[in-house]
Amino acid sequence: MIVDVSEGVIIDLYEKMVAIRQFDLKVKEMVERGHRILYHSGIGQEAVPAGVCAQLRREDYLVPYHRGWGYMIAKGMDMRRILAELMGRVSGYCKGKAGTHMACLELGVLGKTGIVGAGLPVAVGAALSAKIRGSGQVVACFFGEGASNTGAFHEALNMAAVWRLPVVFVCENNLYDMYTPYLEVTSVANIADRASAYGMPGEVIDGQDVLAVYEAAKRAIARARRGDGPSLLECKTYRWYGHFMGDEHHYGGYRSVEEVEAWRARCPIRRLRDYAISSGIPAHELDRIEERINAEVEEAERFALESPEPDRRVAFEDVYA
Ligand SMILES: Cc1ncc(C[n+]2csc(CCOP(=O)(O)OP(=O)(O)O)c2C)c(N)n1
Repeated sequence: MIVDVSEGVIIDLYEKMVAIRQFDLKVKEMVERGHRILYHSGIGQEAVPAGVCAQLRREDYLVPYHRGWGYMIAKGMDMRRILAELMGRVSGYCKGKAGTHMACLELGVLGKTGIVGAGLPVAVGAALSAKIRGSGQVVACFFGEGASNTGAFHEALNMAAVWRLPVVFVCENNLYDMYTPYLEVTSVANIADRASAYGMPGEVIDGQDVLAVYEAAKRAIARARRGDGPSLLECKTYRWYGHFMGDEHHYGGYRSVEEVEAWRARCPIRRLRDYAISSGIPAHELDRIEERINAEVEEAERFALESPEPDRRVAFEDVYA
């Protein structure tokens, strides 16, 4: 997609996608070395969180789902503290007590849930709160296409539309609900078509094209910020690895090697890199970004490993009386 974006935006998006990829690869490597981290890889899907979050303000809310940590990194969370939290260390965002479900309220990141679809009503609640307070905040709510078959999805979109709430529903359609091809269990080929049932705009986007995601998010977030209500963005994308780490089914069984390879060839980072170089950004500048991020990811690992585990008494802190 050819769009009118500045060099600064291209570099920022590149940096975010590389950070999301390198962080995910680091967690993968650590899990393979025997560290116990709950891991649902987001590799291959980086353009969606990077493109959407680049349009959010610091005070905006974000509701993540189980796949990857891209939205957390793209919203500005520190990779060192994300990794420390994943490893249950005191220096993590929730003092090591939340693990993958971590939240970061200072940046509006409301925490992951393990229940598919359960984040959508949370996003509606946050958007209702923003509207009542007149705070001008917008909510970006991420979820997979499988979540769009839960009752919570339909209830959430309905209430968001009825109350004209400032929320953007971002569906990362990676074509499989765990091991089930989504078309076998979904009444429509495009999840975005469901938007019309709730009187809101729905848009299908090439989720491998970060600039397309960036532009669509710009429109949807501006609409929400103006008070015109919610939108549904469906980004077609693909996860390169299994549903979760240690899941050996990613080749054979439910996905063909050819299919996985075809999607890997559509790498969103490679695509932006080619675009950046063709628009005059020197390759060595992009290489330097990658080197810097690699160093930051190594530092995150060192930081997490050197952080102590919490004392067992803290289990009784930060809970209701
Ligand atoms: C209510 C509920 N049902 C089933 C599960 C088990 N489960 C975890 S992830 C997942 C697949 C969800 O697919 P999708 O929403 O498309 O996300 P993806 O994993 O493809 O990124 C399922 C069925 C769950 N966690 N919660």
